[in-house]
Amino acid sequence: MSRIAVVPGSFDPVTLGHLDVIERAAGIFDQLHVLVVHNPGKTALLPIAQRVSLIQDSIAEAKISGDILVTSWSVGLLVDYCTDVGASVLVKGIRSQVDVAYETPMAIVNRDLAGVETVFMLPDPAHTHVSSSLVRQVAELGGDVRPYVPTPVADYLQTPR
Ligand code: COD
Repeated sequence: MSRIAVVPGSFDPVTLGHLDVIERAAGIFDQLHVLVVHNPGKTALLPIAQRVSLIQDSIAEAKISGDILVTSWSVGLLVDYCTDVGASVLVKGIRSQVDVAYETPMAIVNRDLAGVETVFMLPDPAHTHVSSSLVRQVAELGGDVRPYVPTPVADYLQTPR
């Protein structure tokens, strides 16, 4: 049986931390769906379609291999998407105890709702201080985001428009 996992996130924008988790998960599961989800609790910087495109470009540039689909989801529960595509696992990156505290109740509810298990993945410690909100702030104030994001994201954020 092929094992499908979903890596969900706002990815606004995708960072080197996210990409590290995606690469590790792609090495474990038969198929990976990287799912861009609107988080109503956050003010968005990039349109959803742009986030999808930057993730695709970043995966290609990093030469991450595996059966990886990048798409978005805006209707209903995250586990509804999992059920629709036959995914039994959600993968969440964990940077600190703060992430564990935030993710644990969601993991239990997602298992209650649909039997979808959550795997907590530890990234390379080099990326544990990185977040999309930090990147948005540095970019908005004109700083260099290259240490925190894949090259396609840095190029996009630093192109005047
Ligand atoms: N290193 C490793 N992991 C990281 C890093 C990093 N540097 N930065 C972020 N992550 C992890 C986060 O911990 C998270 O697991 C994931 O990557 C995504 O992070 P973000 O910031 O892009 O996305 P979020 O935190 O806004 O999450 C959006 C979700 C939609 C995934 C989340 O809100 C969610 O799971 N919602 C569930 C909606 C639902 O169905 N609710 C009802 C039942 S719970």
